[in-house]
Amino acid sequence: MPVTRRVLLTLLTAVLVASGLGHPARAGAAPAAEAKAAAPSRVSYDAHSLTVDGERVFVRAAEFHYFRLPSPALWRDILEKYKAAGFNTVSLYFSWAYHSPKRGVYDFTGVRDVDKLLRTAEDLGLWVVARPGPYINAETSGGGFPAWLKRVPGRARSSEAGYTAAYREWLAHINPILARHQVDRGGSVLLYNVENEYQANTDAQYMQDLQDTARADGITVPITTNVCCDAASWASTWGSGLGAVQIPGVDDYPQTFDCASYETVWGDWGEGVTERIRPDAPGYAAEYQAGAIDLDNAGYEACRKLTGVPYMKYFQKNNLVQSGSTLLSYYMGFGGTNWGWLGQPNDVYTSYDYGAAITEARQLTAKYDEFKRQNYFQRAVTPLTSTDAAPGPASSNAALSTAARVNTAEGTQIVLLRHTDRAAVSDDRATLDWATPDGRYQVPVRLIGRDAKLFLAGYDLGGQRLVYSTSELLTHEPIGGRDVAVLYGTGGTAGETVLRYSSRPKVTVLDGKVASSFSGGDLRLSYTHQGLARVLITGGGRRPLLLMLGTDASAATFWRADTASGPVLVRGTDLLRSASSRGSSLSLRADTATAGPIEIWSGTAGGAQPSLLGSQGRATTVTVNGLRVNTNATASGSVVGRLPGPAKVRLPQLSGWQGKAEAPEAKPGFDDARWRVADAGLPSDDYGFHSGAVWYRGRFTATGAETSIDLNAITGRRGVYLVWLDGRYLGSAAGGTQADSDAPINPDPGPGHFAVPPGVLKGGQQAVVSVLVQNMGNNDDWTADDNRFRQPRGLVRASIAGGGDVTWRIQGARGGEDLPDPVRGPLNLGGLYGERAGWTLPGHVAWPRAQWAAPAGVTWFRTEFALDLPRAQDTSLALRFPGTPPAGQRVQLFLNGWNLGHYGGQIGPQTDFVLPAGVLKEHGSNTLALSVVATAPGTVTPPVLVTAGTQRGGPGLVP
Ligand code: IPT
Repeated sequence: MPVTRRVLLTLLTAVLVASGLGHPARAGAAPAAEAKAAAPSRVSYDAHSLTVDGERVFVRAAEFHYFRLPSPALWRDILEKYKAAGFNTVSLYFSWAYHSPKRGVYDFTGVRDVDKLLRTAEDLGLWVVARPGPYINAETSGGGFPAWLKRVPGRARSSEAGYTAAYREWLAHINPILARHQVDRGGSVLLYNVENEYQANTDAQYMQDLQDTARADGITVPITTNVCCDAASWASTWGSGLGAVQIPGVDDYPQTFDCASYETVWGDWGEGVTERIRPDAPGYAAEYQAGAIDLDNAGYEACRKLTGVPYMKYFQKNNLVQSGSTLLSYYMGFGGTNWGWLGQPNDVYTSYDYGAAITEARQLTAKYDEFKRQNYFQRAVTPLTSTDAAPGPASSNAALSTAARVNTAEGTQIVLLRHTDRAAVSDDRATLDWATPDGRYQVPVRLIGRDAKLFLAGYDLGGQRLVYSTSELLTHEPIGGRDVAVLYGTGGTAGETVLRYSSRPKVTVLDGKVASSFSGGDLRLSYTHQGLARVLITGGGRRPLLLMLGTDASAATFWRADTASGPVLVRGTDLLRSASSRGSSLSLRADTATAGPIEIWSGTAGGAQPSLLGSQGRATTVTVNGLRVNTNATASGSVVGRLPGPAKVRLPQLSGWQGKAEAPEAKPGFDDARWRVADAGLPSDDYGFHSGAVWYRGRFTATGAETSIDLNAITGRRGVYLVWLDGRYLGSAAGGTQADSDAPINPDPGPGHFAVPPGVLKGGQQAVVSVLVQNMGNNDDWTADDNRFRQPRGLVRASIAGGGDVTWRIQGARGGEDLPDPVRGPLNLGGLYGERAGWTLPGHVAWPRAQWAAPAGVTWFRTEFALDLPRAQDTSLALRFPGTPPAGQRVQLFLNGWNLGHYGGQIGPQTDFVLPAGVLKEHGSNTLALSVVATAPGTVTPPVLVTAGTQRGGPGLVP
């Protein structure tokens, strides 16, 4: 069995299990010689956290791949959604391959305009972890290495000269862009990540060179790297010397990538506690699992379950407390699309949805809600930026246990409650013997199933003193002279919150059932988490507090945003993109999936009972998406109004399809005079044909004694090749898969034996064998062994039994590395006849009406459709192929010339292909082209347009 990355990922499970699932603690790792910054940075750090201008910060990041969303206008949508979920940072891989079709040629325009991406992050106030590789992995073809690098001598991911010169070209382009966007120059780039999981190689000089290059190019922020799975290799070898980075990060994927087994997997790759590699740097979870690649074709909904809310609650909270990490980056927040030939062939298909919190169609899921709950908490509780591990309160029930962290200066405690047996699914109760900073308490707690809770004690909650609570904190905001706080817990369970006052405060229960008692300075509120209870507390020597006590679900209805006149809280919308205030008017940008109420707390839009509620209360104007909303004040100090929902989306039926069969290359008389003669070996890489289909035509003089044609092609997983002899279809074979990591080239990746039918070849006659090889992309170089990534593509062997010499000609994507279409770029097109002839592009054709028959070979279908989607509304469309993907067909779909997917039973389970706005003309005419490569005659089922989600609002509306 070849040692593929898939196999390695499986082996990893065994290694982690054998090592007790943990990362061995490394005693006495000496502080390393740092890569010294050329100039002082505004970003610094100590063992607890990063600091920006001396202020401690907690980094809450999610990964985003701009190259998986070929629509710069939608980058803002995703980043706004990250921000609204409470992330303050976006982690960005930059893909060398995406920008460089040919050595020396780089493009940073259009969908490659990373300057615009960084400006968008800046606009939104998001920090950036910049990860330019040069190697990125990320299930991209070649792991982000441009295909032309395969022919550059010098081991990749090493300090060898050939590779060094090549990657310096890339860094010379990307580094200056990143440098000018650094926090140090008023921009957003906070950290710079060199390489990616460089655990398999031992070239410390290479790691040092990358850092020296970055410094020479003006990178002044701290440098990090992401260390794979078992941190030992990197840390023990280089943790304190040449090549060591300032802030090492660790990648953790506790749930594996076995999405099909989502019901049984629970931390099969470990506890997911981010190991600290350097004692002088803060803990950094560089890639913390937030989804999965769909290794077993289970579909991404299974991956979303594998990494669903229970996983997030248990593993993420556990990691927060056990590791004390203050840099948490989740992979992925939104996965996107392997459009064109972007994807690495062995582990992924077109969709890179990843089972993430935000779907490929840009829709929010329950995982998004959980991120919001956790992020809002981490944002509000600033003592989290500097904590030490501490013993948690003793539990009366061995089934439940605690762990804790204590803020080094303020004494605030963050207590984790979880099942002692991480796999337990029972409903357990305990009493905690809790020595809080404000006294010792016997505190009842309860935990149902796979869950974990973070409780606070000794916490200054705005102007209040929280002694402890067995509800979790969502957030608290100073609004209109009061504190507005939201706590939540599992629906139906009891909660208890104790606040400290100098005298008995006045408690008004505005909504729900909450009991209160006061003794010894403690106001004790007791309740059952249900709906959303509201309690107003005034007097007692403190400013007023509006306390809302909810459930997971009601907590998730809240959104927060900052305005010039302070924070606002909003509930009822399906997203809050931004808020701004001017004078007494408040304007919101928000999305609604249905019509319904909106409730707002803000310093500008205050309620009507100033005597009761505080100082605000001026009648104000509220606009949402630019439209005035009539509001009424509530007793909670909020205003309520109603928002309209989205208009109905009417999609056109796709009709008027036209069809045309091609593959003239299979015919003996086809003129291939302008094709390259394959005189330097058969693989297509050597001729600059790197993506998609490649044609070969071999001419020979027949002996008449030919018995078979024996071929061997390497395509990457999911590939195929088809063979014709003098225009007669001989059949197809599966293309080979991945290189064996031990052998340079798997000797037998995709053999095909094609019998020559009797009587076809006559001695002395000219004959042509035509081969269509469907390459699927290049292997990655995850193991840094060079060979996998350099594995050739295309035909690697061809012989004719009983025949003579063959002269081969080759043709792939038009222009090869000299792109005829730099806008759509190097990964868009392959070398089918129709692709070379521009059949993918918008415009009319005069083809016969489609019959939906696909003979063996290549057939195209085209149609146009006009859209006029509702304005001021965000509608996400997909193209759906009804039924199950057919085994013998592989369909490429082109929307307005952009290759948005590969459909077919041998490719993956995917039936819905997202059509991103921007590529999709929402108000205009669109051209859809399908190419069908069929290995056997069949019927094609035409696709239909479907709505994947629609909300009033959207990213386009700026107030
Ligand atoms: C980790 C890579 O760093 C990242 O690029 C991506 O490939 C991710 O895996 C899987 O989606 S590697 C880790 C699984 C060992």
